[in-house]
Amino acid sequence: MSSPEVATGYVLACFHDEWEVALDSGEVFRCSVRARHFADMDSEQKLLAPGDRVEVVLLDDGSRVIEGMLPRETVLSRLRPRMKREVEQVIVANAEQLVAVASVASPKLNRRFLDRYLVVAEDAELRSVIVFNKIDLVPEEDWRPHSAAYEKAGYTVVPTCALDGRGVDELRTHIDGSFSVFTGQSGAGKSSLLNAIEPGLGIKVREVSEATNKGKHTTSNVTVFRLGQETLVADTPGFRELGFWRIHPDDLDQLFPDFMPYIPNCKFSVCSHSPEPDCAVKAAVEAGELDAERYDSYLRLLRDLRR
Ligand SMILES: Nc1nc2c(ncn2[C@@H]2O[C@H](COP(=O)(O)OP(=O)(O)OP(=O)(O)O)[C@@H](O)[C@H]2O)c(=O)[nH]1
Ligand SMILES: [Mg+2]
Ligand SMILES: [Zn+2]
Repeated sequence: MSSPEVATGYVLACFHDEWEVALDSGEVFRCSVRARHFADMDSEQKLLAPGDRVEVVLLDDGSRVIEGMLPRETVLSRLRPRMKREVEQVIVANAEQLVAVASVASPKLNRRFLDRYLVVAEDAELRSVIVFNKIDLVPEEDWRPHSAAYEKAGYTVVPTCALDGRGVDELRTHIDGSFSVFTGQSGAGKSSLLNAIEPGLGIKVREVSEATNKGKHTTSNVTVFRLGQETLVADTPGFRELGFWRIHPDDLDQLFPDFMPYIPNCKFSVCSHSPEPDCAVKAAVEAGELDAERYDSYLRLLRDLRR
């Protein structure tokens, strides 16, 4: 008996008990997993996540099954909401870059939420690019100070309008050749931007008539798309909650890259940068060197982590 042929590919999306896989050859199909290969994993953990590299075999009856998973290079996770105990939900595996999409209006810019995403990406060791979308809706002076603050903090910010295409070519240069995960509030325009980048994708976006219907999420599943040989993107639903998965409060400051140059100058070697005297981070905020809104996000996230 000859051993079955093994091919490698990516998980594009997970459904109830089926996985959509793209083989490296380009072929796309839905298949199941051979459960015994995952027997030692926590049963409550979702076995596979979008972006996972898998090995697929062709069975004698012509069907295909996932036989194994290759080690993950990166894992972007959150706390699974509404669970009695702490359970990890892998949003996407193997992504290299987070594209944090924020709309400058409708829904209005939410910097606390944006900073939360940036922290999760930093913890997962993903690069981050920030997109300020819907620049057609408000004058530039409304959003420019915020984009300047993030640029000063060391982030790349790309202002865009998914409707008229402004900034879309620039965004494309940032995603070409790597694996990016698009995140951000529901309605920020993640799917619209992906459609603008690659017109063939045809991802469903919110109808304009539904634009004020805040409760509704248009994208419900994380889905990976391949844009040419080297470029992968994942579209995600706008998660209402992004609970931290295993981030220790003492490590939070390390996830604010703009704070890093100041931290060694704090009087106490373990400084939470809140009540302590002679704190170099607080001094930098007071001197206007560090952005006060970033510091405010830090304090709120710290409070949340200590709960
Ligand atoms: N004016 C304006 N509207 C936009 C822009 N980008 C997207 N929209 C609209 O905003 C609405 C939401 O866009 P989506 O792309 O569905 O948003 P999403 O981030 O994918 O939302 P979820 O899938 O629910 O997480 C749609 O009606 C889009 O047409 C933009 O740059 N300007
Ligand atoms: Mg969407
Ligand atoms: Zn300090």
